[in-house]
Amino acid sequence: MKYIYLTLLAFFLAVHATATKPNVIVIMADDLGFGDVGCYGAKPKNLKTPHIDQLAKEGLRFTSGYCSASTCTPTRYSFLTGNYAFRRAGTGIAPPNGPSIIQPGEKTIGDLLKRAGYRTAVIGKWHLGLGELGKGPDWNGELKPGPREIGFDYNFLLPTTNDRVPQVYVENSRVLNLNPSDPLWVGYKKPSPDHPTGITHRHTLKMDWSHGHNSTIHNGISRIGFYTGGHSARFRDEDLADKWVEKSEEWIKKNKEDPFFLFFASHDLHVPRIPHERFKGKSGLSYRGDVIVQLDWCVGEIVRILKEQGLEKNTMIVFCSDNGPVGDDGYKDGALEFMGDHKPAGPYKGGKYSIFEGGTRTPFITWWPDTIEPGVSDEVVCTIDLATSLASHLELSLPEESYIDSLDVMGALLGKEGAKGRDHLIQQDNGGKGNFGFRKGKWKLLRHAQKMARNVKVEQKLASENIDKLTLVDLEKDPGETQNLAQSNPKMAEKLNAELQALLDRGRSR
Ligand code: NG6
Ligand code: CA
Repeated sequence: MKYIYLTLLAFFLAVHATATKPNVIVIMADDLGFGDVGCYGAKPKNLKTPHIDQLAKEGLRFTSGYCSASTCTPTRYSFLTGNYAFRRAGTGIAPPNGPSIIQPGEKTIGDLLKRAGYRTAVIGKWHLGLGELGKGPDWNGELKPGPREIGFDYNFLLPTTNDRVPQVYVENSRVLNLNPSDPLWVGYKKPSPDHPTGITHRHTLKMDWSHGHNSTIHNGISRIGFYTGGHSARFRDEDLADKWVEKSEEWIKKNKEDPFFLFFASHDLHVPRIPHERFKGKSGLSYRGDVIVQLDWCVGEIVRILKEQGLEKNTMIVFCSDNGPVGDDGYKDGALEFMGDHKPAGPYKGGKYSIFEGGTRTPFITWWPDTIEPGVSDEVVCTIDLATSLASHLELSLPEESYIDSLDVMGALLGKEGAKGRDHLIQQDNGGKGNFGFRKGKWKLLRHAQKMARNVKVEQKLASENIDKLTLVDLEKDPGETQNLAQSNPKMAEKLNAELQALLDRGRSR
């Protein structure tokens, strides 16, 4: 009898524990803009995103959901650490041979969730460097530190970006399928005079480059940086999305008995945009549209896996992006030419690399059937807040010195009645130039220390518009950030500028 009671008690505790510890899957798209999916207003008739739209229909769709930077590495850094990337040098777009930007000791969302008994994994694009400071990745040896040293039990990675060398997978601390007799070399200089590049062999390319991206050729596409060897380890760009889904399914099945946290880091829509053959031509736009369809398929697969495993009622999905959209990002893939009337940033100005709304305001959906009531929320939430918000939900204490800019917006993420999101948010570009956006309620201050951070066409266009150093906008009346009210409302401009400066000087938000 006593045994039965104990068993019942254990069962009750187990059920209770899993009920309060939802699985969490963060699906982070790459370069997906506010207006790129159906539920955020995408109009092109063949650009269909039924799975993302369904997520929004069953979950909470945010109209003021942000990532913290308008490029990849700083957004990912701050999502994982809960610290604004501008607080630390060396958090801009990571080069192919960059060391792990997050070194052991710096706390991540993975560490936090592990403390609560979660199994943790990252599958997909990493782009936060691998290896020791001052050394970088040892491509033929152990790639440490990597995700496993900073809070993740498992990783299956595209180590840098798909346009940066090398095109190999990293599983846990090693390059997958690497043959030691064909070692991998990665560098920034041409390894030999006859090494084929996007310049010398331009006529052979299956997708031509428009700027940069003219070094080593793999899969008919020239990339940023050079590499040799590792042939048995190289992937086909067409297969990446399938791989992320396959590995996620394996990992979820293996870990479903414990609460788990999966960072599903899609490489779509980052350049080179190469959809799998079955998605080619599907969107009626360019490959840029086709990889949105491919990304949407991935979202559908994740939900399918959860349902098949009976996990959907106990799993929270957060769908977001790492920065806003870009047209030509270095390859002639027809993105701009076939854009038609489609507005990737929706009603917003700017996109990737900029501090205008288009740079960081992106699709942001939370989904947790029976817990999150379907709807639309105008609360301000940001990817940087997930660490502290989940800690609050799990009643975990936070060390004073970590997750310093991550705020508890869990109530807003769950759509609880009356729950508030952030009352302010600092937006950055790739960093290093001192450009900041500062959103507070309906107001936004833009501080441009210099013109735009990066020399790409969209940005040249913006720079040629001769942006004021200090701009005040009323986002309610002017979501497109067209009118500078700094002259007519100097008090508000000064107030916001002082508040922004105080947050920068204070060194933390929490
Ligand atoms: C830029 C690349 C761009 C892209 C970006 C990083 C050139 C000319 N441009 O330097 O193609 O790779 O870096 O994008 O090389 S991100 O989304 O990962 O931040
Ligand atoms: Ca990106």
